Formats: sequence, structure tokens, C-alpha cells
Amino acid sequence: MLSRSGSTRSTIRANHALLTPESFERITQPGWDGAEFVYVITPQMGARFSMALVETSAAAEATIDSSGHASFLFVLGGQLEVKVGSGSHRLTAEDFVFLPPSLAAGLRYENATRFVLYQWRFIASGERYPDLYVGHASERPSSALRGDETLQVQKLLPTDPIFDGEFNIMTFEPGASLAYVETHFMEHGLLFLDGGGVYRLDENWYPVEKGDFIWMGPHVPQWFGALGRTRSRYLIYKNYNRSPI
Ligand code: UGY
Ligand code: MN
Repeated sequence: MLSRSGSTRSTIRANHALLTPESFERITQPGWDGAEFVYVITPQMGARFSMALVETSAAAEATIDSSGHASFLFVLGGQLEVKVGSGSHRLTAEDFVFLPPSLAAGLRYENATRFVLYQWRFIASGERYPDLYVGHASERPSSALRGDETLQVQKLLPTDPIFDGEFNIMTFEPGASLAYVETHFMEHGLLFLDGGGVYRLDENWYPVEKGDFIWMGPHVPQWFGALGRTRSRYLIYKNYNRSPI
């Protein structure tokens, strides 16, 4: 949905950003035939990771450059095949894969595939990187956040300090909210999967909905209240298991 009015809900601030689809700018990347990238969150805005929406218009193959970087792919629609060594994994909507820096992975995507690609410089603990991890969101267990049954969290990755980050899906019943305004040094890269509501970021309150992305920088005060009559869900990355220094 293009807007010719000169207005957008996208807002870029020093410690947070809201990125909404009417302002997305698409670019190509070498080695990714038939794919376009919307880099919604980047180091250029101050983040220590990048988050891109990748959309394909033709079937093709690509490889993930893993030199020091880990990657996490979450499929929104279409079909993606991940090939590592002699193994292969077929991913469809809400399937995901974590790729450690040590691994060379080939991708094959069909036409009209959409996925989110997070990449960051992995901070190892000890000598070993985690292995490749593939999963499906609906198969990950859900638990109430601090006993609040209206706010469920699914941890997509195993709870193991070998990972330097978490990827979670948070599901809010209509009217549910975060219990308090969080502040923490960890950053977030978020995509609204369903529903919407009001997101507080720093001293600002933003209406948000499905398809919106948010960057929360270190320490930015953050709170969400879900509105509407259906559940709200978001996918959220957080650097985790590592100290700030
Ligand atoms: O895990 C988190 O920090 C999460 N509760 N933050 C958020 O939803 N903004
Ligand atoms: Mn948080």
C-alpha cells in the first residue's frame, strides 16, 4: 500500500525505530537472484544486528555468507529449502532456522517466498558454536510470562547459554499488556505477525499492526498493550546470555 500523501508511520529515532510497510525500500543483493531485500534494521541506524524482509519473485538459489555472523531465518510464506552438507530442510510458513557462523548453508527458494533474515556478529561462549537448529513455531512450547496467562511466550531456540540470543514469539490476548515498562541493555528486532495495539518506545506511544517492524536500542523504555478483538503476536529477537562488556 503506497502512500502519495507524504506521510508515513515510520519513525527513526536515536534509540528506537518503527518501520512500516508504506516506506519500505527494496534492494537486490549479489548472489540472490530473484530476491529483494528490505533492510528494516541496520547497524547504520545504531543497531548491533541487521534485520531484513526478503521477498522473492522467482525460484533461485543463494548461499548465506557466514563469516563470523550467525543468521536466523523465519519464513512468512512460500517455500525455502536450507541445504547444509548432504542434509536438506524444507521450510514453510512459521518454520525457522538458526545458522551458526561456522556453517556454509545453501538456500533454494520458490517464487513468492517471504522470510525474515536476522544477522549479527555471534559472541561465542567457550570454544564451540551451537549447531544448526531448525524448528516450527507451532511446535514450540508456550508458557505464561510471570504467571500472566493472557501473555504467552514461545522460545524458538533451546534454552542453552551456548546461544548468544533469543528468538521468541509473544502472544497477547486482546487487552493484555507487558506488566511494566521494561528497560534493559539488550536490543530487540521485532515483527508484528498478527493483531496490533499501542507500543510505548521511550516517551512515544505508537499505534502498531501486523507487518510493522520495530527496533528497540539499548535501554529504551518499552511497553506494549494489545488492542482489538483478536490475539496479537510478535516475533522478537533479543541478545541474551552475554554480559554488556
Ligand atoms: O524479553 C523481552 O525483553 C520482552 N518482554 N520485551 C518486549 O516484549 N518488548
Ligand atoms: Mn524487552
